[in-house]
Amino acid sequence: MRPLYAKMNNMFLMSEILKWRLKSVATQFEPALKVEEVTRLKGGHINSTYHVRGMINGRYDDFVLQRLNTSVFTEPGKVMDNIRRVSTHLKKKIRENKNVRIIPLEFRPASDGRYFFIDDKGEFWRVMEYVKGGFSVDHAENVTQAYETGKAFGEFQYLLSDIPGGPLAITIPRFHDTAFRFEQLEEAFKNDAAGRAASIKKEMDFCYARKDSINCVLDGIKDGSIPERVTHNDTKINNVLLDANGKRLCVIDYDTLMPGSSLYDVGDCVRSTTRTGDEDERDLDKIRMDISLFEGLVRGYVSATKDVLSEREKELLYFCGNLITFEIGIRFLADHLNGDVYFQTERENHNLDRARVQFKMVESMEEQEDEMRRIVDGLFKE
Ligand code: GN1
Ligand code: MG
Repeated sequence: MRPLYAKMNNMFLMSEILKWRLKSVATQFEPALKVEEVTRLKGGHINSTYHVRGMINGRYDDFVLQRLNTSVFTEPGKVMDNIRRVSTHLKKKIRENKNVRIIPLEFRPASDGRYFFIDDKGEFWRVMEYVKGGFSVDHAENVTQAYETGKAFGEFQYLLSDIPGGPLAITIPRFHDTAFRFEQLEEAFKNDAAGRAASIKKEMDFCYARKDSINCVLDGIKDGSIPERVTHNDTKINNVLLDANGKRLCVIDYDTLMPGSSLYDVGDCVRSTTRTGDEDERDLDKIRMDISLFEGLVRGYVSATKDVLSEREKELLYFCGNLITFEIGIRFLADHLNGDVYFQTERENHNLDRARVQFKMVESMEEQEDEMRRIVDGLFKE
């Protein structure tokens, strides 16, 4: 367990130049701010995130400063538009419904009224409120955390089901298009940009053996049995802040909000929440899918969404964890083959380690598939 904002466990040593730059960006949002402390928050694989603490007019304030990776989010204006629409709607729904526990993430405008600032190097920055009293975990430590995580993402999805103004913008095309992700892997293997293809034959065989299982959600979207909803698309357990009592407090990381399937969101939640070790654990003996955490998680999710789910969504709920874990394993493996150009890495073969953990989880879910199905079916009969 670790305190405060998700993904904020480790501090990096930071150069004085970077500190100076961060302070100067922060004052674009809070001109009166006297920065006292800036620390880097580790955990995300794409953006760079910092905790800023300082005095404004004699009072301490904390917030989160983030540099968006514009090689990944190539249309940051659209990302921010999606976020603004979702935040506004969430705030309204939460005001109207006293039973909802989660609070929305708040972004601060810069001095010119826009919700971002572009510096002289062309970097894209934004500032969020620091959620006080929250903590996050990288995988669930107990069934309550799993339940609360499922319920948080379920509530989030439910509250967004009637957002006005039509579909959100697609900011990363084909983000959860599993067939496309497989093609990207095959291409990376063929190109072998980093000269690593020969050493991952075993992992490629693993992927080919499962290639046929990956289209079920895409097929459902095509034939209309699975509706496209407003989805979060990065529903790792560490994107939920829990409060001191372990109750859900806030869903964070709105960057990949897009139209998508609810099954992707539950799937990613299963991938992270039910895993018995870290996403990049090197000792694979420590990794399996914990069935009691799975039960807690889907129970929480279904309690918030059962009135809106379609029959096909209910049918595939037991399987979506397997699907998304496989997809993300494929993405890590492809990036390893491409020479680690997408996900940030901190050690040799980091993406390969991450891919192997995902594949171990897939195997563990395959072994427990009957039990997972039984649990999900039981929930809809209650
Ligand atoms: C990335 O950077 P972070 O941790 O928010 C990735 C997700 C992956 C995740 C794997 C835009 O999210 O899709 O599931 O890593 N985000 C993007 O941990 O690709
Ligand atoms: Mg993310």
